[in-house]
Amino acid sequence: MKTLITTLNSKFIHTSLSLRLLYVASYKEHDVDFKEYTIKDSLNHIVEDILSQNLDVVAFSCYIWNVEYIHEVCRMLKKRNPELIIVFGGPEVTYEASYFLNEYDVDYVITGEGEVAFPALLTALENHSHEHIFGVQTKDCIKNEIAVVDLDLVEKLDSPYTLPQDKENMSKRILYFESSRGCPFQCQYCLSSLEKGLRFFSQDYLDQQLEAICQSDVKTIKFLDRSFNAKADHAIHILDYIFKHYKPGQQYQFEINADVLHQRIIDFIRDNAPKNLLRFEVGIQSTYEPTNRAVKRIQNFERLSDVVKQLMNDGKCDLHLDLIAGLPYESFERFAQSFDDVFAFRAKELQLGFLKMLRGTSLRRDADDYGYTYQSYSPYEMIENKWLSAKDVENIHIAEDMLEKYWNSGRFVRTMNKVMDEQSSPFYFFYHLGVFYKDHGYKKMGYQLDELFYYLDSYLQREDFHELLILDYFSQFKVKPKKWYEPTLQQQERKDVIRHLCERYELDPELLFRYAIVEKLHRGYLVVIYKDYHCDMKIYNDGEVIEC
Ligand code: B12
Ligand code: SF4
Repeated sequence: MKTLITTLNSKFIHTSLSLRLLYVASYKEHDVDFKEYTIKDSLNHIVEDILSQNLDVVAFSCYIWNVEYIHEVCRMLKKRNPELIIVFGGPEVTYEASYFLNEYDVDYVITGEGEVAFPALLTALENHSHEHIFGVQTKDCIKNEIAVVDLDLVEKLDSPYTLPQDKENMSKRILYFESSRGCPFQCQYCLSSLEKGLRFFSQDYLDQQLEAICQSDVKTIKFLDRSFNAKADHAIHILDYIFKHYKPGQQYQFEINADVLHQRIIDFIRDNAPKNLLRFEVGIQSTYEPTNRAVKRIQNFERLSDVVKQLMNDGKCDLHLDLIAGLPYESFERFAQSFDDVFAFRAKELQLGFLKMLRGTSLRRDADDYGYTYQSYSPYEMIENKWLSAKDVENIHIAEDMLEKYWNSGRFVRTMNKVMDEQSSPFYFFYHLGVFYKDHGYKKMGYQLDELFYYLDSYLQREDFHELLILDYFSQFKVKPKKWYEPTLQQQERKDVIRHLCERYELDPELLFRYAIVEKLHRGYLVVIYKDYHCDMKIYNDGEVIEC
């Protein structure tokens, strides 16, 4: 039976490991192929493309970001070809299979891990067998079963990481890699809390897979382990392998639970990690104890702070910290406090997510007790609860938008670090900036970069910040950009200044006249030379040359 395993990724750069695993689990015995679309693709195009392949079976990998699109695609597919057999699998459909079987145009839902159940279903379909397969659900037979696959079996399959189909594009995409499955923690809003047990791939298997990845052109490798540091020896083995074999230019990303990060791992990283190779995502979610207790997230913030500081200390690793707005017991004021506690680390990125009431989670089940209302469609984002009104949520969104634009974008590093030194509450800074944006009707989307600088400048209205903004702005470009501010020198003045600088600092007049932007700042003369797709920025002041 001609079968396609497919999904809609969130963006082109993302890849789906599940498709690749299902493919290597079934392609030797069955006529299967896999193909990825994105949620940005036209649904008509996806439907036409699927139909043009003359398939008997199409299997979708369903996640929170794509399930609404898959709903529509299946409706259109079944209308055009009622004979087409549709199979669903993935975390979104695993815990409420009956909902999807009743509401969607789907024939089979496979709940849990698919490497065994999926090829078994294809065999059954080919043989017209109706024998029950563990984890396979139909409208007439819904069982409370979640398939768990023995990882030894996955290790025996061909590698999902080095498929010939991926050779062409993987250098531009993220390679997702798993070294374990399951999570030892039980956060009540998270699907991983429902998985039983924590299982690890063997070191031999991991070394073999990593060897191929280290030799490949892939630039970004993201480990999918829910808690990479759950077992210190396992984590150190992997890090050691990567440190010894990585290809320059690669970055390896991990999700860690910082408060239980073993000191041995921290020391190992400090002593051995090359710079810029590692990026850690640290879920902090909230610093409010009653909130953490309510969602069963046991977290020692003191130890967590110590670990985050140690990891950031030598600037070797990029840190990405996560917070969730909308958890139980956390009011607007208390959320602002969590934000400020976490912002204080000044990590490169602070991601502020809004609670999603995921199908299957305890929090969704207990939603009424906490007074939650949430979107009835994915991503099921919370609208309000007993502690946070819909207006409060909207206001946190306002702050989040500014955080994304002015901190996480990394475009305002000089300015924002200085600005933040003076804030008693970073959260309220972002919030008030957002309110100012709104009052002035500034663009939230479809803006040019120079407009972002102009907007912040008009909010800050301070000369020292204005000058830092100019530096931040110029450092974003490799060719001369247009200016968003009033130039500090008139044409004739610019010429005089260049002549003076060339004389005093023995600079090349031709270079400056042709390629430089020159401004008079409080700290001296700023000279930014854009040549050969490169930006060189210096301040000249009283015989002193300052690199910036
Ligand atoms: C990568 C990732 C993303 C990427 C997207 C990647 C992409 N392809 O486009 C990004 C970063 C964009 C993302 C975003 C979000 N994510 Co996310 N993400 C993941 C992550 C880390 C990996 C998914 C993965 O590939 N796993 C590896 C595969 C092998 O495992 P698997 O998916 O479980 O697949 C197995 C089975 O489910 C089954 N299976 C899967 N598909 C199929 C298909 C068939 C036909 C069959 C038979 C079986 C089958 O077999 C597979 C092999 O055993 C998971 C957590 C995790 N570690 O799994 C969260 C996870 C999927 N994300 C989650 C969430 C909540 C989000 C966000 C809402 C978070 C937020 N910001 O609030 C957003 C959504 C954004 C949006 N637009 O709405 C939840 C999923 C909830 C859900 N119901 O889908 C997860 C599970 C995290 C969690 N523990 O709660 N995410
Ligand atoms: S939030 Fe992280 S630590 Fe908590 S259960 Fe989910 S994956 Fe595990």
